[in-house]
Amino acid sequence: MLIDRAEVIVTSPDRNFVTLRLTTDDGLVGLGDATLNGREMAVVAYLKDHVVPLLLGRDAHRIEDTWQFLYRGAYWRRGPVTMAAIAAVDTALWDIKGKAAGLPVYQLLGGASRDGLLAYGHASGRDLPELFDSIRDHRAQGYRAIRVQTGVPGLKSIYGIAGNATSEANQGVRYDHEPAQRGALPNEEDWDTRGYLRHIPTVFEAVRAEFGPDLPLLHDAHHRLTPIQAAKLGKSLEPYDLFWLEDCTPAENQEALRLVRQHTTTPLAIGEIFNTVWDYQQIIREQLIDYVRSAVTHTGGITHLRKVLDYAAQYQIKSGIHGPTDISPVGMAAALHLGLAVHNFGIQEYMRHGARTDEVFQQSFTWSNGRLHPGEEPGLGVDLDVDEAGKYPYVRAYLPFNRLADGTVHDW
Ligand code: GCO
Ligand code: MG
Repeated sequence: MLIDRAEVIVTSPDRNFVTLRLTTDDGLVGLGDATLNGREMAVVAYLKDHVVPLLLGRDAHRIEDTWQFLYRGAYWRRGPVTMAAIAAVDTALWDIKGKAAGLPVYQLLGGASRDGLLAYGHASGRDLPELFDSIRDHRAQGYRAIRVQTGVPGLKSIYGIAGNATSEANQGVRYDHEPAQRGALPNEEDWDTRGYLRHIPTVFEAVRAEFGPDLPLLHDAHHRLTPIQAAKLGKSLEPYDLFWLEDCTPAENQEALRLVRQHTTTPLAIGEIFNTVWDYQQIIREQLIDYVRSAVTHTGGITHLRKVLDYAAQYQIKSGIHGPTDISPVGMAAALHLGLAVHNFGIQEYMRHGARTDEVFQQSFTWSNGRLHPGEEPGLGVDLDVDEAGKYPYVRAYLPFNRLADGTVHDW
C-alpha cells in the first residue's frame, strides 16, 4: 500500500486550519492536522516543499519508520514547525491504517481503556456575574469539569476571556475563547502580575461558594509568572482544590517547576507548547508535573505523544491533551483515540468549533454526559469536504501579545 498523493489543504471556515491529506494507490484517504496558530503557512511550506516529495511512493503501513525518517532524516530536530509537519504525516498514516484494517484507530492502539473521556470546557467572564453565567451555561451543555478565567480589575483585556464571542463570522455561535485575531496585526494586551495574584484566589473562593466543592475546576496562568509567583499562586489556591493549575511559568525552563513544587500541592499541568519527549525529560523524571498538556498536532503525532504518555505513566503522571479551537477536528479525533487507549488518561480539553468548521470537517465523535468518545468509524472518523474547504481561503491571523504598564513586552 503506497502513498500515491499528498495534498496540503488550507481552509479558514471560522479560523485557519492546515490539513495533510494522503491517498494510497488503492484509494484509501488519511487526514492529519498541521495547524500551528498564527504560524500556519510556515508548516504549509515545510510540508509542501520538504516533506511531500519524500512521501510519494513510500509504504503507508510503515508509520514508525516514516516518523524516524522524517525526524532523524531532516538532521534539524524538534521545534513546532517540524513537529507539526511530522504529526500530520503520522496522524494521516494512522487514519489510513485504521481504514485498511476496518478498525477505529483506538483499537490499533490497544483498544479502549475506559467508556468515555472526561472533558473540560472554558468558562470565562469579565467579572463574577458573567463568569457564573458562563459556568452555568457550560454545565447546561453537559460539561462536568470547567476551566475558570476572569478579567482582572485594572486590566483591559486578559487571556481566556471570550473576546470575539458572538462575532458575525461565527454566525451567532458563541466561541468559548478564540485568541487569534483575524485579518489584523497582533493585538496588544496589558498585564499586571500583582493585580492578578491578588484577584484570582478571590474568584475561586466565590466560585466554590456558588457551585460547591464537587465541580472539578481548572485554571490557566498562561506562562506569565516567575517560579516564586507561581508557588505563591498555587499555595493561595489550595483551599479551592483545583483539578490543575496550568502553565504557571514559561515552559522553556524545566527546572523552574522544582521551586513551585516545593511550595504547593496544587496539581500542575504543563506542555501545550512542548513538541517532544525531550521537553518533558526532567519534569517527568523528577515528578514536577501531574498532567501532560501536549497536543497530538504539535508533538509529532499519535506515535510520539504515545511515547511521552507511556513515559509519564511510569511516574503516575496523566494526560491532559490540548484541545482548543486551534486544534482541528482531525487533531481532536486523534487525541480522542489516543486518550481512549492509554491507561493514564486524565482529562481532555474540549472547545466547540464554529458551525462552518463542522461543515468542512464531518466528525463521528460523540459528546454525552460530559464525556467524549471517538466513535467506531474505521480510522480517525473524520472526513474533509474539499469543496466546502475551498470556499474559505486562508486569512492571516495572529495571537495577541502582552506589555507591562511601563511598556516591557511580557509573556502572553
Ligand atoms: C489552552 C491554551 C490555548 C492557547 C492557544 C494558542 O489552554 O487551551 O492556552 O487557549 O492560548 O492554543 O494558540
Ligand atoms: Mg493553556
